Amino acid sequence: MPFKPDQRWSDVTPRSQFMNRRQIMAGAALLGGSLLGGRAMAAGYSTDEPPNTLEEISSYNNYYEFGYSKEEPAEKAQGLTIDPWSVEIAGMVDKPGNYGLADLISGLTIEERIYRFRCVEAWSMVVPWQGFELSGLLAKVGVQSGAKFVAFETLFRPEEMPGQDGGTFPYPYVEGLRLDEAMHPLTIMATGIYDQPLPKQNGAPLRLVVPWKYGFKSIKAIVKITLTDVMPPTTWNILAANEYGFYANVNPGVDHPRWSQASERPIGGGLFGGRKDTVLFNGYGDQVANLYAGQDLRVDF
Ligand SMILES: Nc1nc2c(c(=O)[nH]1)N[C@H]1C(S)=C(S)[C@@H](COP(=O)(O)O)O[C@H]1N2
Ligand SMILES: [Mo]
Repeated sequence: MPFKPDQRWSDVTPRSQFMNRRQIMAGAALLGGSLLGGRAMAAGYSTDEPPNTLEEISSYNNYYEFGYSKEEPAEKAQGLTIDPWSVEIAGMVDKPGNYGLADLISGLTIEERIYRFRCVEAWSMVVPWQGFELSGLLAKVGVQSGAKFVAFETLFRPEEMPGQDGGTFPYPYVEGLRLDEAMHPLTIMATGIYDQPLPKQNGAPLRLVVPWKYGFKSIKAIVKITLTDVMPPTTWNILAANEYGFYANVNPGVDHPRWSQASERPIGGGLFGGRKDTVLFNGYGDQVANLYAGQDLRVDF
């Protein structure tokens, strides 16, 4: 759905009405406009939950390249050079190569997606991203038959990413998705938040967002995307395989070995905000549960 200035978070229309219109359009897009049943309307991609503020989203971050605290990335990421930026497309694709960012994105539709975001540490936010569907990019570069996974890599530049200098963390940060997960319409490459370029601390200029998975899957500052036929290594799995699986689907029924995943702390909830129950697949089960039919989510955690 293309960007329409009158249909976004900033709209003066009462929120319930504008979300309804959005969902109708998303449903129409899904079904080619043929059948507007109640089910289709529920399949809108954006949540109508109130988004966190830009201040909250850009001041409480996980980005170990800029330190282990939640506050350091907002300050230390400002020195990162994000222009020029290029992304290497490699592996089982028809059009491999180094693409400048503008080139990579040209022809793809940037749209708003208001998604719930759930960190494995059991805090959560609601973020109004701008981005494009990863499937569009993959179609553009031509995925070859036999490819089964997509691997992603973050920039390695210790001069500008102080956390990468020394230490034991295995940089560059790497992540991966199964091809069907990567092709899912909920999976986006984000380029902005609240209609502004992505803040550096949030992964500028390009980061992955997979809203039904724990936040660590949503790798920041991507410089390489590789199509492969083997499950790629992922940073948190390398660090602690018993704590962080490849799939990392949000699941209140599978606890982290050191803490419960049954509930979460919404950021910005205030002193009396309290916790809320975590929902399987972060509430996106209607759209994504079928990807995991026949899999044991306790084994494939
Ligand atoms: N390169 C890189 N990507 C990363 C991380 C990181 O440390 N380095 N942290 C991950 C984790 S654990 C989370 S919860 C999200 C946080 O995204 P946010 O800061 O935009 O909320 O980024 C993910 N992507
Ligand atoms: Mo996280």
